[in-house]
Amino acid sequence: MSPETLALLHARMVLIRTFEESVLTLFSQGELFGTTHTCIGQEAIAVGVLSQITRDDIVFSNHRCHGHYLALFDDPVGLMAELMGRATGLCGGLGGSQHLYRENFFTNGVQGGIVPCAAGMALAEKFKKTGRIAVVFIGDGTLGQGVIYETLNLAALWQLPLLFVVEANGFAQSTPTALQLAGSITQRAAAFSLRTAEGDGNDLASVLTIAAETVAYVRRETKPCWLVLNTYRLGPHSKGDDHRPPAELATARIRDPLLLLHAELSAATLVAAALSARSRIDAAIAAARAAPFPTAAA
Ligand SMILES: Cc1ncc(C[n+]2csc(CCOP(=O)(O)OP(=O)(O)O)c2C)c(N)n1
Repeated sequence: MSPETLALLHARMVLIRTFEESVLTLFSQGELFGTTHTCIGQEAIAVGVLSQITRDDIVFSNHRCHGHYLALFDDPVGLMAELMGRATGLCGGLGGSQHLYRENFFTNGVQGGIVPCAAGMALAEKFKKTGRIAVVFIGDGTLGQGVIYETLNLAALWQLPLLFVVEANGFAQSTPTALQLAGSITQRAAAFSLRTAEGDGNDLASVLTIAAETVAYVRRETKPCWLVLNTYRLGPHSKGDDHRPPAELATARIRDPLLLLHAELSAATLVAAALSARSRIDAAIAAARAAPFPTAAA
């Protein structure tokens, strides 16, 4: 990766981190509605995977979708206004944190519900012979949903151009994965004869390599692939509900994906990324505060 690309991708990760930290602060101050789920600690996956697709490809995300949106669209203004329920939000302030839609990007808070939708879109693209692929992000806690396996079956049977990305962050809300999931996450898809891949979701370079390979495979072969990226959620599940032992969190922070990049970047680059992200997020918050709420007619 060239130094310019690294600086660009790092800056996008910092933007996502700063956005998410601000979201938690705004929630604690009562400025946000509904609920929210931040992706603190998982930024390398959003930026690494989505830098490998084109804007024509289709992306489905889930309840933890802010990072995916920002990685694709670099639009903190539209997203912040959406979370603050303003008419200037990317969905007019009516979608909120979990229900986003823009171009070929769709999110939904119903765990697993997006997966067959992504398969349907992949099937449509296959019929149309567009060469586009669909990418669907799910968490390891969503593997208890039966619809995942129905979709794996059809994706394999119909050879759909669909990349499943499992962000294995070790938790389903407050339940550690080890207490609720038997066997190997990767091997679950191998049972349906899908090609599988597994990698380190915190190391940007690793994510880029494995994402490039799997995206190229899905596109070239018009076949599904199951990519498992191991990571750790450094923030709370939602707005503050975190009961994990502080020692476990402290250990996990050693492998903070942003921290892992520090050795490769100059101090000036790090400072510039932090300052730019802060001023862009502050501007997004100010713009949202000044914007109107949607009218009933909207
Ligand atoms: C069908 C359904 N059941 C329950 C929930 C409540 N819920 C929201 S997130 C979550 C845990 C999801 O865990 P995982 O898939 O690992 O994603 P993560 O939150 O770790 O990113 C639960 C149970 C939901 N959104 N949808």
